[in-house]
Amino acid sequence: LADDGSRLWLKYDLLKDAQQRDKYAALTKFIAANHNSPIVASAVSELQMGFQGLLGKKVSASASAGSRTGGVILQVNANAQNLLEDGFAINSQKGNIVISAKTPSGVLYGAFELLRNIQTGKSLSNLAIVSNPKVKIRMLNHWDNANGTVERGYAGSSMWKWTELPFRIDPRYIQYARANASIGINAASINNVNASSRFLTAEYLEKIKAVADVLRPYGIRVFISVNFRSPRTLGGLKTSDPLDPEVKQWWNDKTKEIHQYIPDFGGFLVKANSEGEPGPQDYGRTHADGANMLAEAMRPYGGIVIWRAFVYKADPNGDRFKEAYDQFKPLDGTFDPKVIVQVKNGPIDFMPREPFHPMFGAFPNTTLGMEFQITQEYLGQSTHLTYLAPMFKECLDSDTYAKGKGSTVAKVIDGSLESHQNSLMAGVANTGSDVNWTAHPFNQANWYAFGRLAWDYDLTSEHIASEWIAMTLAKSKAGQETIKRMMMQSLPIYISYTYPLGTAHMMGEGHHYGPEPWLEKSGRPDWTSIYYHRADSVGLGFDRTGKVSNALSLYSAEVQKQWGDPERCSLDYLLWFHHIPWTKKLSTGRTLWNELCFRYYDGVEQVRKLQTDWESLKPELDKETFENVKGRLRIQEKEALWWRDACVLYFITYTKMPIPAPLVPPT
Ligand code: GCW
Repeated sequence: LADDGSRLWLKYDLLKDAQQRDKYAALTKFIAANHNSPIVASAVSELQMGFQGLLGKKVSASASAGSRTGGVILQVNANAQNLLEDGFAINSQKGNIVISAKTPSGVLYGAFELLRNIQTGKSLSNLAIVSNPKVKIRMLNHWDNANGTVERGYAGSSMWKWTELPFRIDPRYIQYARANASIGINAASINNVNASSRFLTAEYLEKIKAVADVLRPYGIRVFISVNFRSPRTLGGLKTSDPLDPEVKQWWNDKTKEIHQYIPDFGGFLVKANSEGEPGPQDYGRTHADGANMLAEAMRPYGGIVIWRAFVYKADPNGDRFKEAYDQFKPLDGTFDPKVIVQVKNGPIDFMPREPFHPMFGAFPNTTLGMEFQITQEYLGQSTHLTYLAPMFKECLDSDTYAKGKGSTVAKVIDGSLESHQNSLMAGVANTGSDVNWTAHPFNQANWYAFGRLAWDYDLTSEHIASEWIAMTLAKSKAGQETIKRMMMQSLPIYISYTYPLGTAHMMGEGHHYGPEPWLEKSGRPDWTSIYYHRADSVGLGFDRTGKVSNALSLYSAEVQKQWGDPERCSLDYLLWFHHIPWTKKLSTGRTLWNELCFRYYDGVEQVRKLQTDWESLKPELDKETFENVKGRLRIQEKEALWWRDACVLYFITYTKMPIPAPLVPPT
C-alpha cells in the first residue's frame, strides 16, 4: 500500500530486522499501570498500538507487575524526585522498564519517548532518562475559521468539522491529539485570532466541548480566541469598554458558562487593536486594561489570558519594527499575573529571517510568551522545502544580554530569566484537511520540530531532523543522512533566493506568495515593499541605526554593538539595520550588488542540488512520497527562478550595473 503520510511520525510499521524486534520484545512483554485515569489509559493503548505495529505482538496490560520481569511499568507518583509537572523518568529497574511521572500527562509523554526510542532504533537496556519540559504551555494556535477555511493555511480546509460537531467526532481529532501528545504539546487554541464572536455562542461552546473531550485524555487543554467586541455583538451591550461594569459582568458570566462546558478550559487568546480587530483602545483604554479584565473573569479558574503583541500603525514615516515595543513598554508591570503577552519571534511578521523581537529581554515585569509560525506564510507555503527548526532556534538562542551574557530569548520565554511562574511557546499550526495533514510531506517536520523545541529548546535541529526522518522516510543510514542534509540546507537556500542579506517583506500582496519587490502602493502604507527594502541609486537596506529609524536602540548595548557597525554586523542581518552602498565591499570580498546577485543565483543552483539529492533516494522511498516531493521540488525550482529574476532585475533598475559575469555567462 502506498504511504499517504496520514500517520505522520506515528507510523509504527513492523521493524524489518527480526533480531532487533526480538530484543525489544524481550523487554516489553507486558504493561502494568498503577494508575487509573483517562490519560494513563491513553498511554497504555498507545504502547499497545506501538508494540503491535513495530514488534508485531499483542501486549496485555494490567494494574500490577506482580513478580514478573521484562515488562513496562507506568507509575504516577506525586512525590517523584527531580521531576516537574509533565516531566518523566524512564529507568531500567529490577528487570523492568519503569516510566514514572508526577502526573498522568508525564506518564503519557514517557510512553511516547519509549516508543520513539524503538522507532529510532535505540537500545532499551540500562535506561536512565529524566526529561522535564522547559516551557509550561506548549501550544498550537489554529487560525481556523467557522466556515471551514484556514487563514494562512496551505493544507486544505480546516481539520475541525464545525458543521458535524458535536454529533460526529472525526477520527482525525484523535490522531491529532496523539501526534501532539507525542511531542509534548499540551494546549491548542482552536480558532483564528481574527476571531468570530460565534465561537462564544452556546451552539459553538457545545462543539468546542466535544473537541475538548477528545483532546483531554491526551493532556491537551483547549483555548478559544475571542473577539473583543463580543459583549456588543453577542451580549447586545452598548459598549465593550473593559472598564464598564456591565461589560465585566458579561465576561464573568461568559467565562462561567464556558467552564460549564469545559471545566479545564485553558483560557482566552486575544488579538486586539491589530489589523482592524477591535480592542480596548477603541474606548481609550490600554492593552493591559483589556487583558486584566479578562484575567479577572478567569480568576476563579485555572486558565489564563494570552494577549498578543502583534500591533502596528499604518505610518509611512514610522518604523513598524518599533511599534509593539513602543505600545507595550509603558505597560510593563501592569499586567495581571494571569496574563501572558505573546510576542512574535521577530519585530515585523514571520519573515524568513528576522532579528529577535526587541521586546524579549526588555519586559522584566511581564510574562512574555513566544509566537512562532509553523505554517509557512512567507516560507514557501506548501511547495518549498523549508525545515524551520534552525529558524526557531536562531531566535531562541539569540542573546538579549538583558541580564548579562547568556540572557537568551529562550530564558526569557521559559520564565527563568525573570522568575516568572508561567511560560508559553505557541506555534501557528500548519495542519489542515489534506490526507497527510500538511500538504508538503516535509512540513510535517516543522510541526514535529516545534513541539520538540517547546519541550526542550536545547535539542539540536539536526537531532530533531534525525528523529523525524527515522520515524517517517528513508530506511538506510545513508538515505537518512541525505535527507537530513537536505533539511539542514533548506532554510539557508530558501533565504538565498528570496530574502538574502537581511532583506524582508518583498512578497506579493495579499497572498504573500512569490516576489513583488516593486510594490509601491498597498492598502497600508507600511505594507509596501519599498517601505522595507529602501532601495535607491546609492544602496539598499533600512537604516535603523539612527538616520532613518532608531530601532536598534531598543536592544541592549551589547546587541547594539553586535549589529550597529556595518563592518561587524552579520551579513544575515545587514540590511535589517543598514543602508549599504551597492559598491561597498562586504566581508565575502564581493560588493553588495555582486553578493546579492550571487546569493540569488546560488539559491537557484542549490535547489537543483536538492533535486539531485532527492532523485538519489528513489530506490528506498515509497513511490507516492517520492513523486510528491519531486513534483514540489520542481515547482520550487521554477519559483526560485521567479524570485531570482524578479528581484535581481528589479534592483538593476537602481544599480544600473550588470549581473556579474560568472553568474550569467556571456552569450
Ligand atoms: O502576518 C499576518 C498575517 C495575517 C495574520 C496576522 C496576525 C491572523 O498575514 O493573516 O492574521 O499576521 O498574526 O495576526
